[in-house]
Amino acid sequence: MIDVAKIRGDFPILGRLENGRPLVYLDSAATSQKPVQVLEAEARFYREHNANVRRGIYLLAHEATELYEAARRRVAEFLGAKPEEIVFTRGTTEALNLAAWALGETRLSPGDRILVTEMEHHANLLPWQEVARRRGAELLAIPITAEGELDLGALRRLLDGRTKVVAVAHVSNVLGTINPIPLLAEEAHRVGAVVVVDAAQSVPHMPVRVGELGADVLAFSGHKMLGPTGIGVLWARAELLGAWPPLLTGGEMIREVWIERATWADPPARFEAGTPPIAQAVALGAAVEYLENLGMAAIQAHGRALTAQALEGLLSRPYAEVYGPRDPEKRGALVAFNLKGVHPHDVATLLDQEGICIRAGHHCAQPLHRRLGLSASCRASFYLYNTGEEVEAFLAALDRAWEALR
Ligand code: C6P
Repeated sequence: MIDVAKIRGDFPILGRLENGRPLVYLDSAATSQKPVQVLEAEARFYREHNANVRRGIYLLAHEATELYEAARRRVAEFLGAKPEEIVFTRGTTEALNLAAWALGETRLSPGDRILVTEMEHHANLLPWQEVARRRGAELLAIPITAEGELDLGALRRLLDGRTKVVAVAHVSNVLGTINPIPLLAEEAHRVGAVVVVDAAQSVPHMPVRVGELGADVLAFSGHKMLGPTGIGVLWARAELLGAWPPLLTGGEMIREVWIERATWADPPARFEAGTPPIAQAVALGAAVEYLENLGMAAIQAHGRALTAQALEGLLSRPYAEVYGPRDPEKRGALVAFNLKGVHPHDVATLLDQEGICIRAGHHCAQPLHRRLGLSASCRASFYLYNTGEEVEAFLAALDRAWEALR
């Protein structure tokens, strides 16, 4: 069990009043709020240790480099990975673009197949569209069932010797579905495909150990897990990273440079051209420390309890339509829904007037919404600072919105 009252004291923004009411922030799947420990770690870096990394020979530069690399080691430990397999990127989107590009260069030929799913965020779809176009590969989506889960029978039919990549979300940012990555990886590896996991909605909310997951590549963002914006992680198995060419070239990613050519540094430096997001990496390290102190299993249990409460409340309201699995055990900490016949923007606007922040739109998952026969949906998402009272306030506000908009 986590002590939510104590945790809330660490998040200055939660003290904000909206029209005299306390802020109820139910949009952590878009970006999480930040505790003072993270804000201070970033400020302390700039106040006391700021220098560029990997280039200065003075003490201050060594300190900055050591803090940056310590953050990498902390992230690696958090995932059960090796530090040299952790590449800092700007976020999930950049990590997936890098992975898609590099796999395109090293693994994909005309006629090869890339599998994604119908529930992908655009960040794990468009990079594959581009690489498929560039390499003459075929891009297909594993369909979902009526329950909002992956159709594993269809996956088995689509997986064949031509399949070189299977790219899938660990947790859907709309349906909330937790996809069975170990099972999927086993099937994909049987045909020699590389498994790329978009972990933007899982790493912040549940224990994720790369060894147990069985994936080959994993991407996530710092800003959804209490860290700053502008920092994310690409993890890939050392054998893959070692074979990949860099996407960005420039300073600090080289071994030797001549006018007409260059050789690359080993990973991870090979993929971190230019000045990296140093203070952001250090603050991400502080975010990981904060999460580890609470325990990822306890954080997941809290998110699940709030999700169960929200699901039960929504399912008991005849005016609401809920998307994704009914069983909270099969879900991450979010619920997407609609009030029948009401535009999601109207719902979100009325809730905003009560200080309640939810997201409304297509959540960067247009093919999924099309598959569900929708143009948009509302989404409430929860994190370690949310309370059962907030979920109740949200459900009561929905009743008022329905009365006003029906
Ligand atoms: N989803 C949401 O409100 P970036 O923007 O690079 O940090 O993360 C992209 C991304 C990739 N995959 C999944 C599953 C995601 O949920 C996101 C971000 C936010 O759902 C913003 S659209």
